[in-house]
Amino acid sequence: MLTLYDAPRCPYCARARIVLAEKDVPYETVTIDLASRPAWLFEHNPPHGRVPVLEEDGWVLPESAVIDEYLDERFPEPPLLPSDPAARAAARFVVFRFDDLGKPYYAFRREEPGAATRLTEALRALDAFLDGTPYLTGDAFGLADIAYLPWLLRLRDLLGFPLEPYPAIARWLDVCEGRPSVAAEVETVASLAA
Ligand SMILES: N[C@@H](CCC(=O)N[C@@H](CS)C(=O)NCC(=O)O)C(=O)O
Repeated sequence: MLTLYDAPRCPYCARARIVLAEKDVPYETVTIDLASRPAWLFEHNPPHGRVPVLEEDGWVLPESAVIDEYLDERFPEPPLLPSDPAARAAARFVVFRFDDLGKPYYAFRREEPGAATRLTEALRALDAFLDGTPYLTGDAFGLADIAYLPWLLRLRDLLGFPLEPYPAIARWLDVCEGRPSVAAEVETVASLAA
């Protein structure tokens, strides 16, 4: 049995939740209170005790991008990376560069001076990228889309950041939300806003 140490508001955890839903894998959830994390979490994922952490038969794996790749290999159907090596590398590159969006996102959340401008620039770059491809993973939905979606959903539905100026992002979000795995995350985000 798999266990996910999870927090509903955590977008990194959302990456793992979406992959598990895509794979239709049964798992247990241990919900962590981020404001009061148990001491054993720091042993599972030293030194900061961050979530998500995946556990399988006593074996423990932190880091959302690594968890997602592990799940994709452990449960190969449906595949969430392209079969072509160059296309796989391109998708991994997009995941690797996530902080180009993540850093301005968290700066904006911290209300740092100039952060809205930096976030707008990052969204423009993402929009331009999505203008040339149906999905961040390439021709099909996959790990690169899952790596970014949780932040876009939170920007739109929790922070009220308008995404209309980014038509390719809006089109991509709309298509992705048609998937039950992503629709479930939209519900989770709505429950945070309530
Ligand atoms: N690089 C980690 C980041 C995970 C992360 O930052 N999780 C947050 C919750 S969204 C956390 O546990 N924060 C607690 C802390 O940083 O002390 C990943 O991709 O899994």
